[in-house]
Amino acid sequence: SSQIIPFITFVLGGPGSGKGTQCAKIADTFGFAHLSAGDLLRKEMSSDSVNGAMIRDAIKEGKIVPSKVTVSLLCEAIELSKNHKILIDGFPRSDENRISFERITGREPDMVIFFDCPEEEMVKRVLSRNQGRIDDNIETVKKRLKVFSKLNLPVVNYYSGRGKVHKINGVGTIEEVFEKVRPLFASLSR
Ligand code: UP5
Ligand code: MG
Repeated sequence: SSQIIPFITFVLGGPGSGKGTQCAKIADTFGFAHLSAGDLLRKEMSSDSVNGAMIRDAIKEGKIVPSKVTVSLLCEAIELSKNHKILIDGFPRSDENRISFERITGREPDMVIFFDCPEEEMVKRVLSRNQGRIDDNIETVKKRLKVFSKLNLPVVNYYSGRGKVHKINGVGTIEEVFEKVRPLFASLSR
């Protein structure tokens, strides 16, 4: 069967920077499939999968789940989506994640969006979310922020060096931020 190579966008940014919110809008407006690595892991955690307890422990501590697990969930979701326009939200979170994805899929992303947001704003948003996430408490948020600076930012820097990163200021209303995101995709569908 002929396979269409998907257009892959990685959407990165700290906890609460607005990745999920903006991805939902991009998906609605431009017909992308929205694959959140965190959502896939939370779903896997709640199933009786062999990895459930391990995933729960990692998320509770703000640690990064082994690449093998996340990449396999993402590959499965890409295939199931039957969409050739893919947003990957919240992955890769480390150089190891990145290298693993690139090795297993033989692909680099076509584009990377990075939501830049001050820590105080991210903390405020996460702590007022109230959706019962086991990692939305001040102790875990502090750990997530540390992991973000230490391990996620090097991925952003790597793709910056390859000219793929669009840095978007994540401060402002949801609509204001989306108006800065829109041109990245509007120009694609021309
Ligand atoms: N909100 C959004 N935009 C706003 C705006 N402009 N103004 C005011 N409020 C705004 O937004 C967060 C909250 O803020 C929401 O209530 C929203 O309404 C509001 P959201 O869009 O959800 O932000 P997002 O960046 O998606 O925040 P999230 O908390 O999901 O980010 P994380 O990166 O921390 O979470 P994720 O689910 O990606 O990962 C969770 C954990 O899973 C990780 O810590 C890790 O342990 C594990 N994980 C891995 O191990 N590997 C992976 O590859 C992925 C995850
Ligand atoms: Mg999210």
